[in-house]
Amino acid sequence: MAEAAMKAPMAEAERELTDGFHLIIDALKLNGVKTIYGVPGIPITDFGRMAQASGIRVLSFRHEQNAGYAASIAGFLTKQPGICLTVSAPGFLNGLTALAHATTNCFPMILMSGSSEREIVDLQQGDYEEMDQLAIAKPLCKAAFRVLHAADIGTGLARAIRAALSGRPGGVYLDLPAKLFGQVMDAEAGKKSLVKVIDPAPAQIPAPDAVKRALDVLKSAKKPLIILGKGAAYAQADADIKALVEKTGIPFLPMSMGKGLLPDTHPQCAGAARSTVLAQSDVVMLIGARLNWLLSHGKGKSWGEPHSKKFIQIDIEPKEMDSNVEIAAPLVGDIGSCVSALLHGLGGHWTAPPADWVKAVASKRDENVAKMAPRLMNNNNPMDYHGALGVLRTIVKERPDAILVNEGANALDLTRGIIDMYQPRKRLDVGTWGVMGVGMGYAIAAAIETGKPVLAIEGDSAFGFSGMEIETICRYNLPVCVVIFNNDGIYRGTDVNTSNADPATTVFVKGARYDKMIEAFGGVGVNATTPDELKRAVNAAMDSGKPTLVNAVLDPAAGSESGRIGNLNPQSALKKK
Ligand SMILES: Cc1ncc(C[n+]2csc(CCOP(=O)(O)OP(=O)(O)O)c2C)c(N)n1
Ligand SMILES: [Mg+2]
Repeated sequence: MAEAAMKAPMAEAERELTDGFHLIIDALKLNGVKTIYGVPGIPITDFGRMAQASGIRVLSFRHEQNAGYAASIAGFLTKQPGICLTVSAPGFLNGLTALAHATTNCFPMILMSGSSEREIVDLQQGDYEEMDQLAIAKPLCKAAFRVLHAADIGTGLARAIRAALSGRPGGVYLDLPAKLFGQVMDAEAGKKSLVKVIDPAPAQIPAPDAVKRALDVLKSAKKPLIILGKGAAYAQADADIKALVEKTGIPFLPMSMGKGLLPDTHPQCAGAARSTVLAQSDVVMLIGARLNWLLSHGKGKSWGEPHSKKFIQIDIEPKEMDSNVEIAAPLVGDIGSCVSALLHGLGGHWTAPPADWVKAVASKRDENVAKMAPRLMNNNNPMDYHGALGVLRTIVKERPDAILVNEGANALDLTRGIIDMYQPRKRLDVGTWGVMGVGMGYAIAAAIETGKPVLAIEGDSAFGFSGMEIETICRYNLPVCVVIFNNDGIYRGTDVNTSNADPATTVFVKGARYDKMIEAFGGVGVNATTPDELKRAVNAAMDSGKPTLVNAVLDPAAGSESGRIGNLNPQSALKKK
């Protein structure tokens, strides 16, 4: 008895132990996480070091919002949750915009944030970076969890991964209080507590009668149209989507990030005939596209009302149906399963849509493309958007596997319209919110996740939201070429304030040299004043893979207010004074 009592503490000491730090790392690795995007600090600095030492790639950013945007687009590109790691309160809040952005855009992402001591936070006793982060995150994401015990780390991460990936993907918050990292437990029990998530995004097969209904509606069409959203791109069902479009012979319209699923130069592409197909089609099949503001809510003048239309909608989220207009044939399921069921249902005998419709769409498109062509060849000095985009368009055509990141107002809308995409998931942009600031985070994650060269076309204002991350691009030596469309401001650089000496609200320093910024970090900076100079600089950057920033000097008067969405600016009912 006495002997046994003496032996017990010895055995305790010899037992192998593990801690919260290692359990989180092991749980991430068990679930295939290879990259973490974040900013270090208390309480996660050591965690980042240990994760790096364990072989996970830990990329340090200059601001959490950019790390968060990087994680969000990593989720879109890989169909695995992108991981963002932040410190408590301010770091957490900086990452939160990106988490909300991921949720809005249906990208799988997990924001893991360190947090302060629960006991002190809950009594509001003023801890270092005190904040009730879980409560704040909840309304902005799909799900939010907190792990208080090391033994629950496996479950916490498994729940986060499932929540991010299953059904409609989105952002998940995982709260990791400082004390959790240092908690110790038996290593064997710890190992057993980890969960490898099996089939995190199970196929959701559409009901056979829903497939038949969709095909019946499609068959009844005289002027059918297919709209491909970024959900279709996310699905990675590229071959089946292409087969469905080509077998049916129906004109297709890609949404911004759906571009390239089929090449924009495809004979059925109606991208350059957008207003015609929206107004004149009689049956519209939406594949992974929502009828939100980007599609004028499916009604009104741009949809040719009072002409009535029938919609078929493929979406994994049943609540999406009828959100704006009646959906005649809702097809609920994952896009891969739905498209494959439709393909199967088409069988061998599908009648192509009436030739006059297909011809009308093609000739409108050709007419619009021809109208644009001479503007793209202009060699104006100072440059305008069309001259600059003319050369960049050719560069993307010659390098179809490069990734194009794009934000701004005119810099966004004109790039979207002018630069053809040739492969799926190559165009990454501001998404559902039209948010500024995604640029450098997206560019970094795109380079890291795909290994492909990245061309980021940025308005000078848009770039400013994440501009400091060019240091990150240089530090990791990423093949990113940033082209800044520098028109001295937001929309235009020509506004004048008539009341005092302050500059107008939309203008920046005239003649700014953004190219000098990247030189501070050892990257290549080029000032380009003509389309020729721009072409040379971008080709050199894409060939060398060296971090490059090209300051493309544009005519400050070249843009228009709010780009293509000036109509959304509120107007007073009162007459202007
Ligand atoms: C986070 C966020 N803040 C502000 C805006 C409003 N906004 C829309 S476009 C834009 C910048 C447009 O200027 P620029 O990027 O230079 O493009 P340009 O039209 O001049 O080519 C701003 C500030 C936004 N969309 N998102
Ligand atoms: Mg600008």
